[in-house]
Amino acid sequence: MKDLPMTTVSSDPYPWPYNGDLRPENTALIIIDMQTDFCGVGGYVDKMGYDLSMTRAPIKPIKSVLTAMREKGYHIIHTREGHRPDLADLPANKRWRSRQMGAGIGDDGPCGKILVRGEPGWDIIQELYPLPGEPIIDKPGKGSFCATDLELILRTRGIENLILTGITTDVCVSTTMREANDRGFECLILGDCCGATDQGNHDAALKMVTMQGGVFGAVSDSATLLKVLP
Ligand code: C5J
Repeated sequence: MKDLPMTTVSSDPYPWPYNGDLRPENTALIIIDMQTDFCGVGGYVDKMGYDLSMTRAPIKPIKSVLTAMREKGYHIIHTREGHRPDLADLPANKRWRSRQMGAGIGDDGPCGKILVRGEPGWDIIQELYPLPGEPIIDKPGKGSFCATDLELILRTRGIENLILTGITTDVCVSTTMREANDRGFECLILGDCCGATDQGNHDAALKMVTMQGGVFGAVSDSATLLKVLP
């Protein structure tokens, strides 16, 4: 029997994936919440008064990874955070807290009702819009596994490795990485393909991954991945 070739991405704190088994069949690119509400003018993050340049910074690097991984036949999965139009899945405390920031979830804003499914601000930005056939996971919370069928889709397709990108690094990307790691998925986060509303939080979220030999997986960047992507 012939040995399979080993491919790893140079990353911190170990060459990823741990077993060198990086193939289009067993690996997915996950693009988290690249929605107008998180990186567009008039969206949720903008209404809260945060600097949009930080959540827009990953658009270009994600696009280059997305293009390459589409070409090579990798699984591509998108997520969107948002609530039902009747807000039946919006916890009262989440709504209350957003209103303290002047950006009440479910309230009218310049891009329609904030973080509500079907509204213009809730949808994925044009630059990274999913192609037909690429699953979109609609999630009511921060983690992409909570109250969604993401795990079922990954297991059904035989996916073991996840390459995580999107916004925000310290909230939805980090929560998803932790959920995935606990379920046994081998995770890589690309630092330049993520953005937060605070640079310190972005840096800390990446640093946390690297503790304890890679407590949630490993950290790399788009250029390093693209150099070796089989
Ligand atoms: C937040 C997200 N920050 N996508 N959502 O509420 O990170």
